[in-house]
Amino acid sequence: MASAILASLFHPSEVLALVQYKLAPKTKYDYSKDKMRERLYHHLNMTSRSFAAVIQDLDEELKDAICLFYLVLRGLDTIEDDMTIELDTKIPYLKTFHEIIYQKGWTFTKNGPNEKDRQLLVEFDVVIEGFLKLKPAYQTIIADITERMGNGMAHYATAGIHVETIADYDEYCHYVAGLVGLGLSEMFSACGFESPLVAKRKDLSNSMGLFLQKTNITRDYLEDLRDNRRFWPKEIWGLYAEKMEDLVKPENCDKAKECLSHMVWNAMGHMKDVLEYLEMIKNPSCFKFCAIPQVMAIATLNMLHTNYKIFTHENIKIRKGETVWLMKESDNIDKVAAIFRLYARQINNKSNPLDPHFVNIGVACGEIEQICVDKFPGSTAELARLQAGVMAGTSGSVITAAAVVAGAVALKSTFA
Ligand code: D61
Ligand code: MG
Repeated sequence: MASAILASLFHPSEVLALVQYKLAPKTKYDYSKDKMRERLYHHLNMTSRSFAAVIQDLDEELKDAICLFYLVLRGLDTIEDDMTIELDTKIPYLKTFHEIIYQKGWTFTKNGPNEKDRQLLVEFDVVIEGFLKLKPAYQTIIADITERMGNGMAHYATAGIHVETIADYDEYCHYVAGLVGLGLSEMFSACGFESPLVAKRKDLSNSMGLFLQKTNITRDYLEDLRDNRRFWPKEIWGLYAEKMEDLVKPENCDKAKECLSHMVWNAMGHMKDVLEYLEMIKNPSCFKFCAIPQVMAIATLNMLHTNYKIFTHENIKIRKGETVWLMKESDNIDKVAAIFRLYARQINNKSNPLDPHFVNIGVACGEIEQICVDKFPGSTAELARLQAGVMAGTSGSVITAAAVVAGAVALKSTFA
């Protein structure tokens, strides 16, 4: 907490958000009366930093179904990601995972000792038990998406098959993330929280996943390369280097930055669809659940843009304070549109005029701005309010932050 506050010292609204978050009642979720749910939510919290929070804030009708949707696919992804499993072993598991989730008692211990979510599969019997207790309509949606994702993963795991073209890149991201968007939209419509139209808009649902996945793939260049996974399409990196790993060489620093801005621009192509999707979502708990990952993605893209560190450091992340602030602010479409405008402007301001994608990125940012002005006029006032809280680097903000910290310390000692 102290280090998170320190990192946000020049962003007083983040300090405020951190303090509010810290002081908020902690015992919000109590699963102690139900041993199975306790195990399931334990695994959710172990395997996801960001999704655990938004899933647990969903209305009861959808919470367990989406928690299990997440855990099933995280299990599948833990097999996909593990480069220590032989392909002859891996591919059949990926292709049959949609049947495995109906086999009571099934567990999996073939992950390497360093696979981060290994334990989920070691105890996967509890996920299966939970899955089988869901309403059949939710089971069907989950099994269908699992089957399609598993087959897509199997295709791209096959020896000699790589993400070559931009069309491949869109296809791979459709399998691993776009399909999640399709399944979630079906659940929202099936439970009656949202109009049947939401499930019908498969294009927009797909973009919700693609924007998140492309942001991750852009950020994870070095980590994926280290483990011999390659998701940047050759059609993009091939314009800047002979081999993808050449981008990290210091002498290719300028080309690497150009390649990065190409990847950032490509991901930004999904932002219009994301706003259009979020505009459809009426249930407040569904809205926050959908909006928070998206605003975190645009904040991440902003952090990646022109940031050479992605070629030299793994695990670069937005500040904890920024995350907590975004989670607090993302509760209606005007505020989300304002956040999109705020980050689009920051991205544009950072752009280098000598970069080949300078104009492309400028146009993409301008389009976001225009759509928000036209469709979400309330975002203008929200943006002004957000900007008043950002005022990075001014001495005023340091004093404000110091005051908030002092306030928090005082509050804490009052209640202690
Ligand atoms: C609204 C709200 C959440 C949404 C959405 C719409 C549309 C799509 C998504 C979430 C999916 C976003 C995926 C982005 C994060 N990428 C990964 O986790 C990669 O694995 C992809 C395959 C497993 C997908 C698991 C998943 C994720 C989020 C969910 C969900 C299932 C079910 C319900 C709700 C949210 C990535 O993982 C790296 C890692 O191990 O962390 C990878 O292997 O590339
Ligand atoms: Mg994966």
